[in-house]
Amino acid sequence: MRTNQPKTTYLKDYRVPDFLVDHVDLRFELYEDGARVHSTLSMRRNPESVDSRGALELDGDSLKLESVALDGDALDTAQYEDLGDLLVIADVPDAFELQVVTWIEPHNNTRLEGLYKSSGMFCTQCEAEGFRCITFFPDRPDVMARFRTRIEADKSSYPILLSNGNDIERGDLADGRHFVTWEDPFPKPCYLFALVAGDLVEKRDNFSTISGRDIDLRMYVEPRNSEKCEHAMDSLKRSMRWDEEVYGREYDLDIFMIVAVDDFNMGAMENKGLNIFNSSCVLASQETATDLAFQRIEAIVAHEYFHNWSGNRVTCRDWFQLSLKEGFTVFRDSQFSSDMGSPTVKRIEDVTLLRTAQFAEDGGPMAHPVRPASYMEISNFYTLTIYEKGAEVVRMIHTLLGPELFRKGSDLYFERHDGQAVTTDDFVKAMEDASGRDLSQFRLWYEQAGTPVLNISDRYDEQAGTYNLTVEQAIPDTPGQEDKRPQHIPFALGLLDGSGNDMPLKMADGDDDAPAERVLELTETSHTFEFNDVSERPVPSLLRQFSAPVRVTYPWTREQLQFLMSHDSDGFNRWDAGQRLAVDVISSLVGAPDKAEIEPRLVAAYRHLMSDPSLDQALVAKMLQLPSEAYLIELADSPDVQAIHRARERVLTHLAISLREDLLACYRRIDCTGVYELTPVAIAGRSLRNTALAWLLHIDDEEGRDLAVNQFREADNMTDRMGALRALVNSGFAADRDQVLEAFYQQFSDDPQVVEQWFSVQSSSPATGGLDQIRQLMAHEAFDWKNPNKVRSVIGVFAGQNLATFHAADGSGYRFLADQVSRLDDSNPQIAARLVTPLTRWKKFAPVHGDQMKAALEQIRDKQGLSRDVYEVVHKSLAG
Ligand code: B3K
Ligand code: ZN
Repeated sequence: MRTNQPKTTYLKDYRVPDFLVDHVDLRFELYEDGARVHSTLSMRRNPESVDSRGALELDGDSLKLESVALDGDALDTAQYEDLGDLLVIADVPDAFELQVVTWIEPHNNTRLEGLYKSSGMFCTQCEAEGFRCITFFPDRPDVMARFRTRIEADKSSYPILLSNGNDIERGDLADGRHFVTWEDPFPKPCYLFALVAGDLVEKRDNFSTISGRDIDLRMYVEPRNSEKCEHAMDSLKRSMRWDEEVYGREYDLDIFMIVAVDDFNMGAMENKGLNIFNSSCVLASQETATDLAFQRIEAIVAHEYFHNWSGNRVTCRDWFQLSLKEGFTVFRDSQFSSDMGSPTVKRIEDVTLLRTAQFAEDGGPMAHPVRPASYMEISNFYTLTIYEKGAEVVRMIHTLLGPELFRKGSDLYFERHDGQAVTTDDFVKAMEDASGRDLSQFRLWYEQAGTPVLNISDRYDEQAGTYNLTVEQAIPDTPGQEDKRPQHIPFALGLLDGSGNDMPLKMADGDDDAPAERVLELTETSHTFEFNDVSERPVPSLLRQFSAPVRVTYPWTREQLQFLMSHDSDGFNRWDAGQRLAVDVISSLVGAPDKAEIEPRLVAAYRHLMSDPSLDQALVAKMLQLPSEAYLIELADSPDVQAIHRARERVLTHLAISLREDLLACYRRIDCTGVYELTPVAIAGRSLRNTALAWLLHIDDEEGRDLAVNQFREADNMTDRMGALRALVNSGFAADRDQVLEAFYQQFSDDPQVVEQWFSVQSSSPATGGLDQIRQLMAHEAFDWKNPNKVRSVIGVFAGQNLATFHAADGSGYRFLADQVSRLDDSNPQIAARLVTPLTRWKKFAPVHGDQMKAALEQIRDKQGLSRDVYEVVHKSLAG
């Protein structure tokens, strides 16, 4: 039985394992009504363990134990104890072979952890603690073993049988069954184990490594998806080459496999040699996937591939070290995406996610350090803090060391720890040893939660020609952590003169060759930096490239922001200045009378962006996206969501009316008739056109409607089709909206990934995502409670993106979410716990929201038999 008693695990209690596993021999008998798992573990006592005589304890979860044998002798029930979540054998020698047979029911496994069935195929998900749902095992990442896996199944239903490593033997068995045996030569923790059995088509390609080894690349998908593999395969090859060139990392096995499955709790999984992907994160065609999806797929394929070194060859000692592999690998995949496309756009996208969602997490009741000190359910810690802030922390090391020393550090890390399970501290130590830099204060980034705030002020002395910049850092309290120490923060800076050029940043006498940009290092609570020979009052360009994951406050005037928007040599800060201006304008209208004037500078700035084709179009496309409601809410104190929504809508309406002609001209100027390409320029063109359409339809412009309907009909790609559909859905043209929604569904009803987009476009829109409509979507033939993508695309998108409806004043949105969480908790606790997120920050909101959000959390809390996953999120939220 799975226990719901929440127990807290602490980092400080870490002990080395008492037993090690040298080899694992698995035999799976797969049947329609279950699976029998024969496991043979070659084990020995760990010489480093403090307990040299202790009992053997193996983790288990939802297993039916059939037999146990020690060194070939069957044990009777008096010789072991089956506690459900533990198998205890009191008396074992120093080295032995343990044989355990368990029976499991993959077809009834709705949690999608361990071995389960998805669209008729068997597949696995073992990270973090899913392997214990397959067989009894010391399920912790610092136990690394060599695996051999034999899979037996019906040959006609399951012609493809896959596991990690190389296939070493195959053959037929009686009763139409067959088997394949796989052997993985690399010791690995059990969370990287994988198995797939199904009727899948195989797509093959190959890659020649830098040292000339030929790698077989294979993708396995359902036959209906066989035309959607090319992009992932190409992305894989690009990733393999890039990791060789940028990190000197070569692939190690002879085969690399990717499998697509429809039912998956997250995006993908880096199992050794056998990556398993959520179909929506790997399958793509021009007809069915948007530009965003293409880019996401490239990034996720790269991410999982990069884990082969950062995660698999060098793995985590315990789950508190999760960011060791996740933060580093996100950093690596974002460097890769940046190299493949537009670096500025990639940085903008990363920072948008960080500032909108990670900062919110860091300021809420679930805030935790990049290396947490405790958890109840580790699945709840696959968070934006571990992933995105963790990546920012690595990025700061890269900034502090520079690319060469960083590479020396990563080489040393991989060399020193190959085949080991290590800690974030080992990572930092390798960086220190390779560079000679002292990162002791920097380590606080791993220990202290909360987003540092930099309060910045400046003083210009015309007479002396000096400019003083004072930076004060403060780190807010977070649950369980108060009075934090100042952190080591790289702070990139430029100063603009009146013509918008970078001034030389002269900081000491005789500094003749002064650079135009500097990375200052903040280590104290307050620092004042002095710049000399400054001929005029500069406009500061602060935190260029977003050099640290912090909030910056500085009293910019709107004039300065507009100036930075068009002159800053740092593309990221141009975008950021535009965001700050828009935020300032929208925020000043929150709660203001309807007649309040809207800042003319904003219109002027946007007109300039739209009408000057010589500007970097990829950057312009980003600059024209207004800050999201979620971001505006995050920035506000005691936000009133309806008021923010109205203010933002007002600004959008005003912009669209004022810029109507410019929007039409911009739409027509961009030629999208050529061959579909995924270059930054082509992507920017489609994005700009679709923004123009969205704005025109926001004001129900007739000409815009004609353009949208026409674009919808003529589109040869999903980005344009979806752009038109979204614009129409959000417009007041109800008849057109219903028509295109219907036509879209008819055309793509047999493609689950497209149906998910169709759900999302409706559930994210106030026009089609009212509660009754959401309930209708949930009653739709294509909705499936057992499929996480469907749940996310309707319920998750509703609560995360359709904010005005979700935060309805009567609390109906909150109660609705509480009902869905409670329902889902019985079948899939991981997904249920994720869905709670929008309620967790109840304390931040104005009482009109907060009280009812809290009541919804209490409603969930009071449900009988709550899972550990949801228990932890709800209880911490109510306490925090
Ligand atoms: N490592 C997996 C995530 C596993 C989540 C388990 N609850 C995917 C990734 O980050 O690459
Ligand atoms: Zn990862």
